[in-house]
Amino acid sequence: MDRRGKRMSAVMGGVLGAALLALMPSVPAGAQAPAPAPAVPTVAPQEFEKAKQIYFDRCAGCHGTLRKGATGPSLLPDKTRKMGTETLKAFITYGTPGGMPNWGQQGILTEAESDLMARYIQIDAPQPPEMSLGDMKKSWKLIVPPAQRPKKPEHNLDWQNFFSVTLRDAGQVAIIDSKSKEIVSVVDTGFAVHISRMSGSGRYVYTIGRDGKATVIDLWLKKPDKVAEIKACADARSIDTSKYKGPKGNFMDKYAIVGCYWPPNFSILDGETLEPLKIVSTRGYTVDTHEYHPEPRVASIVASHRDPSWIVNVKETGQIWIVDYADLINLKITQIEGVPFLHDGGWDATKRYFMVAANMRDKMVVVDSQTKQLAAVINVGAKPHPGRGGNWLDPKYGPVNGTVHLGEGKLSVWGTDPQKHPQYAWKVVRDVTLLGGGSLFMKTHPKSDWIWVDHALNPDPKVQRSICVINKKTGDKTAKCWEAADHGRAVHFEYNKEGTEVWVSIWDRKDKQSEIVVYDDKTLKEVARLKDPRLVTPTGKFNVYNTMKDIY
Ligand code: DHE
Repeated sequence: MDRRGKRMSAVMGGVLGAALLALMPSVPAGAQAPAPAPAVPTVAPQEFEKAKQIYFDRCAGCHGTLRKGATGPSLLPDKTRKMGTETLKAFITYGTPGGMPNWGQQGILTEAESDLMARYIQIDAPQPPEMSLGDMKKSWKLIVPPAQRPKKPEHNLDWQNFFSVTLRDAGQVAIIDSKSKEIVSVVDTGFAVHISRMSGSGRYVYTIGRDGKATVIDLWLKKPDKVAEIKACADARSIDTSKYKGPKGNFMDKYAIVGCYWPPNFSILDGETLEPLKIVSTRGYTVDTHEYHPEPRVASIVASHRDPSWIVNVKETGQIWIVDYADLINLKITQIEGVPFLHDGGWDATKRYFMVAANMRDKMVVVDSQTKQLAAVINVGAKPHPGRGGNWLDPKYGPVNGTVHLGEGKLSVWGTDPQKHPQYAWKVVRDVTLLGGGSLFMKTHPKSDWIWVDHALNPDPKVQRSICVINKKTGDKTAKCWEAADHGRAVHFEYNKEGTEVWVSIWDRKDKQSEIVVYDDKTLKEVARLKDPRLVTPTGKFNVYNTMKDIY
């Protein structure tokens, strides 16, 4: 601004200031003047893009794109400005026992980056753009059209026993052969693939990147590789396929569904080509206070084996939608009132009941996919996080399922058989003590005697890498635990097709060698330790057969 400009502005400021002062009510004698509004810190334009990216990569998943809160608390500026830069920086650096990661201590954010993020969350959140079917189509790549794909497997490997392993920070998945434990193929996917799900036939693996890129991998190719990809949204966590085959039609491999965090919607795609067919918004009203929510994100999705339908969990509104995909033009959606902040879940052994964690409300919500109704709400421990859970027969209580918790060290177990064991159905019948909170996943197999649990987000490094097993037959109150490695975090379990071996990831930093440890499920002895340099930050592992059939 030149000198004249500055003088003008000072004059205008003076005039406007005097006019505003005249309009303001004067403070009555004896009353206290209101506290001045907290100052808004500055974020320079060149810092803004960096902060936006860090927020997307590290914060949006728990606090929401618009920062209204979900698994983590709301970070709206009226709250964060009161906390101030130094307090926010301490949270970002050291985390909290409630599950906020210690980004600074872990070396993931530098001190300058923590300071930048502490300032960034005090300014208004930018709203990312919406996406149309046309926008999605621009990124759609049909790499191998269905007609050019093999009619039978081009290799002799047991492809139903492959594992699809997320290589989180490499933006890849590794396809690993269960028998030889060799990497058969490494496929470029979206960034930080969250989950892999299999088509009804098992031939195709579908992955979803955190960046919303969906990829379909054909396991029958000589070297399994992607045959189509599309960026379905800007931020996503879930994908599944149509698995129903029966009197209502054959929908095996026909559709895929992607659940998005941003824009808040789900989209239905052609199963073989990923051509986008339909987008359905999830914006709406919360089940409890009936307030409009601008960003109800899609959390877990599961495909029914009994009906042509998907169960779609809408996180912030707490609604569980049963989407009947038999007729996409006249789409039928049953909206069930659950509990807000829905997250992850899975089927009971009969695949009739679906159980999902409302983790910020310490509850599991059960829907009956047959009657399409809410079946129960179960009070469990602090911040349940079951993954897809696990089903087994308890010697006393019959068929049961359970969850581990982010907020406390215990496995909670409840009955799942309202027909033959109604007195235990949807009631917690056992609690087993674990090493501490921060558990993310549990897993079992119908042939196993054990339930395996991790503590991947516990703040203590020794506990982070420790895993425990609980004996199903004795219904122990305590677990048998050990450190699975001397570094990294032990996270997520998966069985081989036979149910004889359990794989666990040792998830270390991108610049360190991570591992996958394989245990014999009978003896609990280690049988292999996979240390291939291509195993960069392995997290989720999905056996083709078990994922296709929902065996857990
Ligand atoms: Fe996950 C499942 C969301 C952090 C690894 N995670 C899920 C599902 C959701 C979800 C909605 C269920 C998908 C389904 O079944 O359709 N996860 C989120 C988040 O919002 C959160 C809290 C923060 C974020 O920004 O993403 C989050 N998740 C993580 C991690 O930090 C993990 C450990 C490593 C990573 O990749 O980021 C992680 N999440 C997983 C895995 C599953 C998963 C391995 C699948 C479990 C299964 O067996 O099905």
